Amino acid sequence: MDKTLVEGNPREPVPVPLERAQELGIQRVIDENGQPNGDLPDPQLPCEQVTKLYESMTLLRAIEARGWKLQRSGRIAFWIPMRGQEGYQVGAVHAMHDDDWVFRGHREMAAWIMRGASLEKLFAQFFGAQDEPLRGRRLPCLIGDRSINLVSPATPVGSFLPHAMGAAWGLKMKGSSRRVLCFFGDGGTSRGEFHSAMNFAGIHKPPAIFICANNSWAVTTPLECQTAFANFAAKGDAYGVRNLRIDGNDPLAAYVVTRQAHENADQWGTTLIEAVTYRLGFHTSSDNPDLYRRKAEDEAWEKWDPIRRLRLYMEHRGWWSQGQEDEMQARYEARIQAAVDAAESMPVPGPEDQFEHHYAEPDWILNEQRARIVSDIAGEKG
Ligand SMILES: Cc1ncc(C[n+]2csc(CCOP(=O)(O)OP(=O)(O)O)c2C)c(N)n1
Repeated sequence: MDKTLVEGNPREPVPVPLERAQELGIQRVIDENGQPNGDLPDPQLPCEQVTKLYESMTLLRAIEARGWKLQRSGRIAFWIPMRGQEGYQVGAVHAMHDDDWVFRGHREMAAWIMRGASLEKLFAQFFGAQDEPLRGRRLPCLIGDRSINLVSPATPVGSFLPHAMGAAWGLKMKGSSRRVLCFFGDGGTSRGEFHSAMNFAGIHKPPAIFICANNSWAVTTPLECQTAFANFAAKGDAYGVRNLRIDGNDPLAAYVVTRQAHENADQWGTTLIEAVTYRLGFHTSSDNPDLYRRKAEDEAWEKWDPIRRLRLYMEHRGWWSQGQEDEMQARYEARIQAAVDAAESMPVPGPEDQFEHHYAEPDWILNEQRARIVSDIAGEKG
């Protein structure tokens, strides 16, 4: 067999675009050392709100660390990493109102934890438990829950962008002041649905904030194979949609621009925000990035880690200490352990459960299929 197929052909590392933020029109509040000397104003959030952003990011990372271990040890089926991409998501969710709708891509779990949903239910979803909101029917991580206005992501890339735009249009038609936040990846911009959604946005001006997480890769596809243009935000120009680029690893930048878009949505309509970030981990637990990129590329992004940067911002203000860090980490460890214990002991749906909840009254095809599976299983057991 061709050796390169087995060992991969990782490309040479590409320089971190955040190093040239100003030249590339990437706006930020804080630099890599947590100093507020970017071109966006420091929102001057009070200590408890910045602490919420910081704690939310670290909780996401702790969930990720445990989820990864659970997958690697065979206790859950799949994992979708979000490490390195916590910044833009917590900033943007914090800028929204709790009753706004959030449509999420597969790496954005921030709304779940920031809107106070339970960790037990979250881990129950990872284990595919029967009583979690989606009854074990979605891949682990693809969680949503109507009770917190968080829509579960659709797996086909970009497919949910017109849904999000339609939801925003519906809110506008009803005269509601609520807005829609929608996260998606750079890969989504190559889908027709992105262009349909943007075209609709330019014409009808729904109150939506679309955040394209440009994390440099779409599985093995690098940026230069995703677009021939210099950036993703400017695609909004073709449709008359307001757009801008931010440092996606700066939660304060995400907060500032999302808030502005939220407050002015009646006048501006939709805003398209490109959040420049990087996927530090695998694409999913089924991937191996060593086959297409070198470790040096990940390492160059470490100093831009959103958690590290916000912690420095807080330390400069005397808002965070090692003691608080240790206490928080221990608290999260205990919460996550309790959630894992609870979730793992919950029943998982049986094979016949897949026939439930399709129609109010199951049709004869479903009934036949269910009867067949039940009798096959009984036969196997007998
Ligand atoms: C229509 C479609 N084609 C292919 C896939 C397989 N697939 C899953 S995720 C993914 C890449 C998505 O890249 P991007 O939108 O940039 O998000 P990221 O994974 O980088 O966060 C692909 C190609 C899919 N889910 N849907």
